[in-house]
Amino acid sequence: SGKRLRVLVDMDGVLADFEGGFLKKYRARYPEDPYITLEDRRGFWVSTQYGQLRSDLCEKAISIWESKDFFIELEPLPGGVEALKEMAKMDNTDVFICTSPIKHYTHCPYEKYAWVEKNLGHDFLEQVILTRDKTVITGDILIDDKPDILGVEPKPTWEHILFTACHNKHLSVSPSQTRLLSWSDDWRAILDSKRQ
Ligand code: DGP
Repeated sequence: SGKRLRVLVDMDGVLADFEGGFLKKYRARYPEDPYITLEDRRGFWVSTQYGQLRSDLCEKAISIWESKDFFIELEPLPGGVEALKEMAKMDNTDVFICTSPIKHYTHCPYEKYAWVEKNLGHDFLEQVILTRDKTVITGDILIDDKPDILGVEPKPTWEHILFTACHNKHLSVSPSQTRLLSWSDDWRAILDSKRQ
């Protein structure tokens, strides 16, 4: 009681459908090439798995998310926008979107802001944190689909809540690792467990 809870929420794979958007545009651009269904996705890095399928497909995969309009056109994942809006209205709760832009910066950072404005509204731009290193950002909770979140800070302040995605659902994670299966899962209980 008395203390505010700071929740950090990842964007790609948690709020925005990166995997679905990637597969749709990859198949449209390279209709003759093999692809990996969402059911068969393993590992966080899409380009790594495509490179294992056939070596030239690594750079073809990368060409998709480096293209103009890739990030802005990502569909919101079910319930994410609604959950964030509700979270932002809760008492004693501060919500930030914490997302790592790709290093090909021509379109991605701009389109991430544009996506937030389009899907969450102009006022939510105040809550956006772009960083390649999430360990230096302080918070109580980080909801993120990446299984290993590493950076220069060996002891981040946040507890990582693993958001289930096609690439991580088969992973056996440590018993101490909390998962959020989707935005239909009980995210309110996870927040409440962190408010002492
Ligand atoms: P984040 O979800 O905030 O950890 O950001 C990771 C970003 O990297 C996100 O835009 C998805 C993207 N990404 C996914 N797979 C690959 C990959 O194989 N290579 C690169 N460079 N980026 C990838």
